[in-house]
Amino acid sequence: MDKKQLLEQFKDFAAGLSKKDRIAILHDSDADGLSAAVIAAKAVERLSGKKPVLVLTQGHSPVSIQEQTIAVLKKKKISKLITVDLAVCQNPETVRKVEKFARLLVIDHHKLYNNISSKKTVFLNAKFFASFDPSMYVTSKFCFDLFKEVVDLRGLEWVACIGILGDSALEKWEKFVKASLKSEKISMADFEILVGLVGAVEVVDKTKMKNLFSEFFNAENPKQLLKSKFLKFSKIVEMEKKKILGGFDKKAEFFPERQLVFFQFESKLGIKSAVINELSSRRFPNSTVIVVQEHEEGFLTISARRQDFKVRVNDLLEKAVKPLENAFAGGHIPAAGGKIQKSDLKKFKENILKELKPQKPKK
Ligand SMILES: [Mn+2]
Repeated sequence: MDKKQLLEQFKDFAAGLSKKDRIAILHDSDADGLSAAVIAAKAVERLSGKKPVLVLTQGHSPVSIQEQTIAVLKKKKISKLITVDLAVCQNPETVRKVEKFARLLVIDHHKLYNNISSKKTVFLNAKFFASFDPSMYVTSKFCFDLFKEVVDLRGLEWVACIGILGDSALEKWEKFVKASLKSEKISMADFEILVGLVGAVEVVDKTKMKNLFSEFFNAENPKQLLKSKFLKFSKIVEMEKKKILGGFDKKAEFFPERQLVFFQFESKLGIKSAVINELSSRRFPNSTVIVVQEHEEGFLTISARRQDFKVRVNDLLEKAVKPLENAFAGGHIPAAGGKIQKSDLKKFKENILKELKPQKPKK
C-alpha cells in the first residue's frame, strides 16, 4: 500500500479522536511495546483531551488479540483500539471481531502476514514506511514519528530510545539516542537499566506491567524512573541470569559448521529473552543462537537470534515448528520466538539442523 495514503488514514484516525471516545491501548509487554504504548497514550491524551480508559497487555500465545482481551474491550465499551508492537496481522479474524464494536489503529513492525487494512482498521506496518529492515524500525520510534506529525511530542524522545535499545536497534538510531542522552543528561548505562526494568517486570510479575506503565506515563524524565519501585525485580533477574549463564559452557551445544549455538536450561522465571540477548549480542553476534526453556507443564519456549541478519530466524523457527503439533513461532529476521511440546524437542532440533545449511569454514 502507498505510504502517503496510509499517512492520510492515520491522520484521519488521529483527528477523529475525541473526549467521547473510549480508547484502549493494547501493547506487547517488552521494552519496545511498553514504550510505544506510553507514546501512543501521551498522543491520545493530547489529541482527545482524555487519557485512554484502558491500557493492557496479554500473555504470549499464538493469537495476537486474545478472546479474553476482546471480552475486556467489550465490557469496557471501548470504541477505539490502538495496538502497538503486536503482530495482529497474523490473525485477521480477531481484528474482524473487534471491528464489530470498535475502530482500530494497528502500529507494528513485525513480519507482515496479512494486510488487515479495512474501513474500520488503519494498519500501519513499518514495512510500508522503512527502506531498511522493519525490525530496526522499532514500534516506539515508529509511533513517535507518526504521532509527532499530528501532535507535539517534544521531550518524549527518551521513551522511544528505551524501545530502540530494547529491540537492539541502536546501530540504526545512534544519532537520535545520543541526542536524547544529552538533553536528558543521562548515561547509556542508565538507559539500559530502564530497558532491563521493563524486562524484569515482564519476567517476575507481569501483572505489575500496568503499574510500570503508570510510572513511565507519569515520569517527567527518565531519571525519575531510576527510582522505580520495580528495580528490585531487576536484581532478581540479574542474579538468575548469572546463575543460568554460569552453566552455559557446560550445557551449550555448538555446531560450528552451521554457525549454530544451542542452549537449553531450566528456570522458574520466563527469562529466556534476557539470556539469549546477552548471549547473542555479547558473545555470538555472528552465530545463530537458539535457546530452549521449560515453560509450563509439557511445553518448551524457544527463542532464536542472529544479529548479523545472515539467517532469517523468524523463517527458521516457523519452518522448524511447522510439522509439530501445538507449536507456534514468529517474529523478526534477527529475533524470533515460539513454543513447542516438550516431547517434540528432538524433532525440533532435527528440523533446525535440516534447515541450516552447513557453511564452508572461513578462510
Ligand atoms: Mn518491537
